[in-house]
Amino acid sequence: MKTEITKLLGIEYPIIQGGMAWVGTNELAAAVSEAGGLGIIGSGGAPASWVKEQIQQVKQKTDKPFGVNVMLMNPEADAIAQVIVDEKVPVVTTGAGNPEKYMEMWKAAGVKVIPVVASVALAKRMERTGADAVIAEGTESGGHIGETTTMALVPQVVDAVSIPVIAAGGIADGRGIAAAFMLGAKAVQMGTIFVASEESIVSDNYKNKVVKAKDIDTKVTGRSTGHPVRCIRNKQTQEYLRMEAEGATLEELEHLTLGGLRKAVVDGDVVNGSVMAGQIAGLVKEIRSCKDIVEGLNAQAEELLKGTKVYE
Ligand code: TUI
Repeated sequence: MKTEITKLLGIEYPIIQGGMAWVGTNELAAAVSEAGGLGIIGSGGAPASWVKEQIQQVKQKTDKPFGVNVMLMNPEADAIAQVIVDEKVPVVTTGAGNPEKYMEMWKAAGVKVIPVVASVALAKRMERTGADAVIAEGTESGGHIGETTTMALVPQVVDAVSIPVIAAGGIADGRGIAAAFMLGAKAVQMGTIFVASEESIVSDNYKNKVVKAKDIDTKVTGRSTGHPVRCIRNKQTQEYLRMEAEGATLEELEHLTLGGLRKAVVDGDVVNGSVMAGQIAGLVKEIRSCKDIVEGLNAQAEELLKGTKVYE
């Protein structure tokens, strides 16, 4: 399925891996890019030196295009923005903020800039500042989320901007990709299904939580603090939601989740850690290679969309 996005990014399939903190390492990013999608290094809260190393490792593993995600709340975001320029990274995606201040330097360096947005207002603003595309991410997603669903957000963003729109949130099979295309998206970004891939370095405990999750097994913590985060429910989310309901302070709540994602991804502590995943975790039933995921989902979507005019 060739679309404006496959052409813009020089990739084979309209499938982008979410830029997940701790999960989007060089191993996963290189595997997704090698499979013909766009692999993304998730810089999360990592230092710029780590990001630089990961970029160099991806370059050793694949000649295909890849990207880096900048989590804009990272105190090292400025330095990471510069590493992206220095290393001539082909694509950058951003999350959890407004990347306007980096736009000029990235555009001047020829980096394709694709901000994640959770609203029409930010999508329009990103188009005005020179974004090449936007990722419209619905509240079904894992991790830090906005409020609007993918089904409602994507067509509204598509109507509001003339740059291509990538849909994210609640997609993990060919039906979801086909649906996103019908809403006007030109590609999809998926996270949860790649967490549970063979090449993902997350702990087996984490992968098992995703594979075993049912439809109603994710919870959103932090709605009251202004930092809503979706995770698979466990002792930590239960405790958090209880404390949040009882009016705990921001400090108390932050203490509970500090370093939680690392705990779950690296240490395999899926009881006290943050097992970030999207609502579609219930659909992910097995651990597959990135090649199998990218090719399989693309073929399924293509079959469903035959006879439509949503791709060339
Ligand atoms: O960024 C994400 N997802 C993330 S980041 C992350 S790291 C983290 N870890 C623990 C606690 C909090 C974060 C885990 N998951 N997705 C992209 C995304 N961006 N979703 C929503 C947004 C967003 C929300 C508001 C982007 C911009 C925005 O407003 C910016 C503005 O200034 O208007």
